[in-house]
Amino acid sequence: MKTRAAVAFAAKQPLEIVELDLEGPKTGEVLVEIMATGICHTDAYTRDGLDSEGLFPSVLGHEGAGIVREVGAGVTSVTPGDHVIPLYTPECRQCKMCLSGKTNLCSAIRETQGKGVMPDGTSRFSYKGQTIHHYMGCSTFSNFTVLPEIALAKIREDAPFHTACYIGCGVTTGVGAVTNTAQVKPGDNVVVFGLGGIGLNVVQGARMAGADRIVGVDLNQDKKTWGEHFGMTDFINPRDTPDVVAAIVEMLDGGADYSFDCTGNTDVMRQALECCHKGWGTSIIIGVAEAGKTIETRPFQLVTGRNWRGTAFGGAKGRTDVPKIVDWYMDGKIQIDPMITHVLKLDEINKGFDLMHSGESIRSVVVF
Ligand code: NAD
Ligand code: AHE
Ligand code: ZN
Repeated sequence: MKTRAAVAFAAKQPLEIVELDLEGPKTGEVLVEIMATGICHTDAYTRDGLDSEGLFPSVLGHEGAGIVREVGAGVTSVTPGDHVIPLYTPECRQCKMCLSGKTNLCSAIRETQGKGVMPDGTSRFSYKGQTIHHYMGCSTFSNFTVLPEIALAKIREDAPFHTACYIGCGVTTGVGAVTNTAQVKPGDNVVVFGLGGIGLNVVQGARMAGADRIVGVDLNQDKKTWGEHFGMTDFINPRDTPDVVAAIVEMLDGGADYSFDCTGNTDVMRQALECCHKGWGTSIIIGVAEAGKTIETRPFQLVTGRNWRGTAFGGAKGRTDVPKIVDWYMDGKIQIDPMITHVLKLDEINKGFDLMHSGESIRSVVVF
């Protein structure tokens, strides 16, 4: 079949809207009509050639929602007509990682996913006979895409696609980092570096968990109002506060119980660790850093009881947890609608990247 898609033909170039050839689903695979997709900073980072795993040409996008249109042989967990959210962190429930009960990092298809192909080693997308790679196993910047069955969370049908798609990455990553990874408890003090599409979801997750002080740090002064809307109690703009670490340690009587990096900047990651309370403070890295970047701190920071951790997809087990997060949204426990600041057509997708880089958007969503 044919599908309209935004293709990244080369690094640092705008996406091009073209009609691709798409092969149907093979054994264990599912054809999904994508109804809406968010644009996450990770898509921008890959488009800009900063991902060490980045492949071109490819169909980017990993924050979608859609409808199952066809299933391949052996598929049992979804049927045509089901509403689904694609999962870049699948959940096979059979691999060592899934069975460990210690992580959401399912290993069933990670290797082929990183090579931009389906588990059988081939791509379903092509353009004028040339192979086009899949991305993060999702490729939601295409009106139709093919995914393995284990990479689909079935969701309730009354959830609107243009908001529910955000649960495919940003919402689950931010809220899950607080509830699954950090397991913030009532009364804890939390610091969030970067109040964008992920950081604001950390803020609302911290409020839901009953955190006491929720301090937001961002270079963009407009983010103060945004953070306050979702539960932030204090705001620091590093442009006005030269020593951010000292300011936080002073403000929180020794430092944060939990801090979260949602910037992808490795210097900020260091600040996030060093603003943690001596003896127990834990810093969680969410941000994805450019290829080649490394984190640094004095080992003494860890010797004296601070902890450095990271999280992918908020520690969520997609097929199990994503339908529950959709319920939280539909039941009003978490907010999504105000964060969808721009709804675009596929032809306007590059504008979504511009809005992100200029700091004007929280989330841009493309509807098909
Ligand atoms: P975004 O562009 O919406 O937000 C980034 C925010 O950080 C902006 O508000 C920006 O002003 C702020 N910022 C940038 N530099 C800063 C600095 N030096 N100090 C303070 N604030 C600064 O991006 P996003 O979609 O929220 O993504 C944030 C990061 O999280 C990215 O690196 C993305 O790749 C990563 N991410 C990781 C996961 C995961 O599973 N670990 C999932 C999604 C996104
Ligand atoms: N491919 C990159 C790393 C990118 C990365 O860390 N991705 C996150 C999700 S970001 C979503 O917006 C992730 O899930 N990581 C775990 C994994 O297995 O990829 C690199 O540096 O090579
Ligand atoms: Zn993402």
